[in-house]
Amino acid sequence: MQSNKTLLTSSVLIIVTILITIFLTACGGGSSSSSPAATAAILDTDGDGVGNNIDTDDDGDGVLDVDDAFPLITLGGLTDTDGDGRPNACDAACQAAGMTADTPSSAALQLPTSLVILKTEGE
Ligand SMILES: [Ca+2]
Ligand SMILES: [Ca+2]
Ligand SMILES: [Ca+2]
Repeated sequence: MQSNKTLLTSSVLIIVTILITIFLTACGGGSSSSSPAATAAILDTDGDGVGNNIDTDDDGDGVLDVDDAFPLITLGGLTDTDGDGRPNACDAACQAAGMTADTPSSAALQLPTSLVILKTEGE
């Protein structure tokens, strides 16, 4: 026959085991949480089947997220000469989407290096 102390210890162990199980389940429990679009809750802006959590180009416009001024708004075919995700000119649809055009100053910063060298060598 078990003593009350033994019963209490057993009960505490069972409760701790249940709490650990619940905690591990809530944290993902080591399941493959990195698979593409593993759950419907993961956003896939460009609908290419790769969730934004691991997609390197969320809007699918060819400008990688790390370089894209608007990573969740596609260029939609607009010309982006310097490839920063900010179009050279922003039409009404572009502005309605929340984007802005490249400013002349930021475009000037993107001059090809060769042109800059030619200018300094001529002085
Ligand atoms: Ca995607
Ligand atoms: Ca992009
Ligand atoms: Ca641009």
